[in-house]
Amino acid sequence: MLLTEDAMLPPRAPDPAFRRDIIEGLSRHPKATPPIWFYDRRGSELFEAITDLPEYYPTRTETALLKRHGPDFAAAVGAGRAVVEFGAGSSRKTPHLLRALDPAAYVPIDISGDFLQAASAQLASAFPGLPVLPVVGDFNGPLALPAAIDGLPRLGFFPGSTIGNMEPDAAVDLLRAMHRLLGKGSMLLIGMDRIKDRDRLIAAYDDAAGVTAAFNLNLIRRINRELEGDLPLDGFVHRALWNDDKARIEMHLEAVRPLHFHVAGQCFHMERGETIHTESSHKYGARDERLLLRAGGWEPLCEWSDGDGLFSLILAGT
Ligand code: AVI
Repeated sequence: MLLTEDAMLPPRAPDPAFRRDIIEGLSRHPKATPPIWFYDRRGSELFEAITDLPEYYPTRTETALLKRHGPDFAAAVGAGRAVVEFGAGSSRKTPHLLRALDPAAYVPIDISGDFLQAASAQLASAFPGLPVLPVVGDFNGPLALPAAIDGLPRLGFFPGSTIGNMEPDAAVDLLRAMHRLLGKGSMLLIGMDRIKDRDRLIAAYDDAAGVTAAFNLNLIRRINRELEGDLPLDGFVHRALWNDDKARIEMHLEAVRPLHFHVAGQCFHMERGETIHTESSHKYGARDERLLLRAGGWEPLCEWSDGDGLFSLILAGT
């Protein structure tokens, strides 16, 4: 995988939401920033590299489930639905689902217009005759679906266990918003990562090659580049820990010495050992998954998991 060097990136106007979230997050005790800001160009490339790591089982396991259970999805979902994918990104898993389902249209939603256009063009040429109708937008906010799918039954597709990056209350709000957007009679196919052996979980978020560490530390580079920050890159180390009480992996950036730095003209201080909590990745037990879906207004219908119970794909209805 080709990784973009900072020097190759054109200067960008600071995103006011990025500035607000980072200043707010660094002013908090303990410090915490939302994980959406990992995904600048280099961050997205590093995430793609993470999905190929030997330790990072979720992508491989979910893709295998999508390949293996095509006929089961077809039987449970039926043909002729509009497939609406939330956070489509590079859409690498989508062809397996589209091949199985024979949908009437495909609507990928993603916040990154560049990524979305490229992935949509690729899918449209792989599935001639399938209307591909990309929507650029944040699925956490208000969205409208293309008029071309009015009247079609819908299947929401939310793979990758991205739901796990949300606090449970925000996850419930998002599931409800998906329900409202997709409408009555819709279905949702969602990927969720299971609770498992602690060492396996930690290895998946602290890999031997250091790609996840680079992904986490890239947030500091981004802050420095886009928000006139002067955070010392060598002042932080990547930490991944399992929070058993909250059933989640947490990623932190830990200060290795007392630090003073500036972001967008504001001064910050960190003690040695103090951290910035940059991401939570919640894991769910079989019952928790269903509870979460029901709280979000969806009724679980079928579930597919691998032999080791690492990851689940759940189909839910309204
Ligand atoms: C995008 N999301 C589901 C990933 C996860 O596993 O929580 C993000 C990630 N963070 C570190 N590695 C992968």
